[in-house]
Amino acid sequence: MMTHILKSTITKTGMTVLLGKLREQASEGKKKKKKKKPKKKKLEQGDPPRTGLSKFYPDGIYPVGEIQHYKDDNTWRTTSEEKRYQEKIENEDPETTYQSIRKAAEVHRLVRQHARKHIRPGMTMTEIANNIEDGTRALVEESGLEAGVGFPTGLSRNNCAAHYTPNTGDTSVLQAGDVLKVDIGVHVKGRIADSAFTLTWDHTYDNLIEAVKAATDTGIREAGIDVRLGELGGLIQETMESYEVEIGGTVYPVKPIENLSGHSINPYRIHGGKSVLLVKNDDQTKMEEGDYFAIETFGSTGRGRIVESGEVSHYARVYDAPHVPLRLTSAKSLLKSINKNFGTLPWCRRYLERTGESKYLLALNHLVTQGIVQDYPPLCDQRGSMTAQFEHTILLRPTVKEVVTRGDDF
Ligand code: 57R
Ligand code: CO
Repeated sequence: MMTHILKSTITKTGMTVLLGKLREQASEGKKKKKKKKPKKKKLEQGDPPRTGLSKFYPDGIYPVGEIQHYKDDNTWRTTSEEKRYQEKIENEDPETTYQSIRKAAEVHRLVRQHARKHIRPGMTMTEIANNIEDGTRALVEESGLEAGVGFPTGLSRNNCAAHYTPNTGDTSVLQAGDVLKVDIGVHVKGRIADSAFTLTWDHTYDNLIEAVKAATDTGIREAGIDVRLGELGGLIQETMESYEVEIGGTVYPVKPIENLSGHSINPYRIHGGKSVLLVKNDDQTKMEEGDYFAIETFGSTGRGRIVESGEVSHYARVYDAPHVPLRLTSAKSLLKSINKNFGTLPWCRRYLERTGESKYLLALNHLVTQGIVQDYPPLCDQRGSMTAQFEHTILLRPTVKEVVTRGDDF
């Protein structure tokens, strides 16, 4: 439209000048355009994930977990000004900030997501453990007792339910028929994210898996301020026992394992003293505001009871160990190394060897017999039975319940 008007009025030279100007402006624009700074490549987590999370959260504000509102006579908390104000204050105090918990939880989500995708029958238990721990150490940006692996990577299989991780020299290989419990711990400033799941590669035990997943979800849903631990155990038991598994034509009831439990968690202390048993019991202890709990349930096709069996891999310094004079100098220096590298966080023999310790067993067993270090043997139900586990960590905030380790996987 514009051009014909122009043509009629402007002479030939006029036209060339105009075109010159237009081209100039265009090149100006182009020249201007050229300066645009290069597009900052969006930071991606590699595969396997190995980039420290602070790179993705430069402001130190980490994702909030799943929020569940309190029920019954605690619903007022959600809207209470006073409680929300209290929470704001708490969040200003670096010690109690939720950010340490949420960073540990986000690391946990990424590490387990990779584990769920890559763990395959035929892999050795040792390489499975190393892949998980290398991921945790890189993503949490491990630094001494400030941040790191929260406890030994649990890789208990089949009738064994907890406290197995490979020791050096363990060449055992994951089998297609195995029921594998993967229990991963990540800590930031001693705030431990403790969450676990069960993997299988054949569908024989799908109902066992469903039963335990549902029982853990009941425990999480029913947990809350002023809830009595014994009652919560009863609700978990009810859900678990409403399932059965058919194996080779025989139907087995799913049993909650009566001598295992969920547990409260304190800074640098994996078992904070409160146990959430998986069966009804008369423990009148109440859950309290600010409590931080690992809600975990274990189901079994066996007796529904574990016994300690097999070689020990898991250890932890006894929290309030009596101060006993140590005659064995090797035990004295080993204790120094334990305090320096782990404090009261749980560890395993592989982690001790990573710090440079060798030929330490005599000294270690001396520390165990002196009651300074607790050994945690594998916990197993009867041979031939199968056990499953699911676990999440929850925080009983003044206003709401936060399932900090919840993910889109479970
Ligand atoms: O979560 C030395 C660890 N925990 C790692 C984790 O329940 C834990 O025994 C402890 O490394 C030490 C249990 N309950 C009785 C008190 C009734 C077990 C079940 C699972 C587990 C591994 C656990 C348990 N106790 N503490 C945390
Ligand atoms: Co736990």
